[in-house]
Amino acid sequence: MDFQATIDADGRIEPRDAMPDGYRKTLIRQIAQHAHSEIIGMQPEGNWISRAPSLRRKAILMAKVQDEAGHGLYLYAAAETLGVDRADLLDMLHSGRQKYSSIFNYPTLTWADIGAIGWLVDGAAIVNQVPLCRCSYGPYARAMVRVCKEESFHQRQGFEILYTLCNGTPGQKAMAQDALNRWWWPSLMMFGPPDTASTHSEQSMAWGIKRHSNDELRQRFVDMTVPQADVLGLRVPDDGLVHQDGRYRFTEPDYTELYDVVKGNGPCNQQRLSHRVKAHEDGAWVREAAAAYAAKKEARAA
Ligand code: BYC
Repeated sequence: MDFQATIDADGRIEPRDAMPDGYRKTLIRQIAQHAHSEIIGMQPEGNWISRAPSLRRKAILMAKVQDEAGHGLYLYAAAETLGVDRADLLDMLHSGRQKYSSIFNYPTLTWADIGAIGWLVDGAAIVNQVPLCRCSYGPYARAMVRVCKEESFHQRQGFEILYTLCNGTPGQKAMAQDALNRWWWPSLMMFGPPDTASTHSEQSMAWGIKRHSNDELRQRFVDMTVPQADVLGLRVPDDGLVHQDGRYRFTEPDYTELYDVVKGNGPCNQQRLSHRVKAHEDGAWVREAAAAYAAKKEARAA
């Protein structure tokens, strides 16, 4: 079946199938940005591994951060099936030519922020990524199945951190509220610009890469999250929030802030990128050793 017939039949495109150049480029752009987000996303949470309030919390957080590294690896592998090299993708991240999610340019100031990231950021990621399990490109869709299972676990652990704080001392509950106040708006921005300003949505939806528009997913996230805030006894920091006809009307985030953060002007952009570049440079000896080992093994087999 040719490309368009497969898309029309809601089938899967696989790496060896013919595909338009634009389809390949869009997938590389989105999957690379997604992979970079997972890897950069390790930093705000990694900051708290040494300060987690108990051994149990530390072990859980370490496992979560390792999961994010794993997600990055599945995604780089999925991107490689489109004919790009992982080293080139990393180079584009390090030189600012490829993006990563705006959300990871905000600081984690308190332990409650770790709860808020799990609850809100992983929660937003699930809403965004569950439909990607039905993406028309096979390797990306299959990677998403496992990623989403792990993200659900992450979301529950974040919620549980906040639940514990909200049922603790007044100071702990205030810390949870402060985290929600700071992470709410950036979480809404994770879904991208509004539909009227989204440059890629229409084509990506026609190709079956994205299944829903940015605004549809943002609405879904709000509808899912507000009742969970009620369970926690926290207030979503939006005076315009109204429940109407089974949905929540909400105030849109300030998209000028999103554009500004994406341009590199968020509170932590420079720190995140320089930390990533340093980690890459410090790891050069591992890559060299792995390449030398592989070359030796190949020479022996020949
Ligand atoms: N941040 O036409 P649009 C995670 C860019 S990680 C930065 O709507 P599209 C996790 C967009 O790339 C979560 N850039 O684009 C990890 C485009 O720029 P270019 C990451 C953004 O692609 C650790 C331009 O703005 N998830 O789960 O149709 C711990 C125009 O936008 C953002 C993914 O990456 C943003 N927020 O839709 C916890 C999921 N929004 O490329 C959790 C996969 C937009 O033209 N990605 N831009 O220069 C997607 O679903 C889509 O790429 C987006 C944007 C919804 C993000």
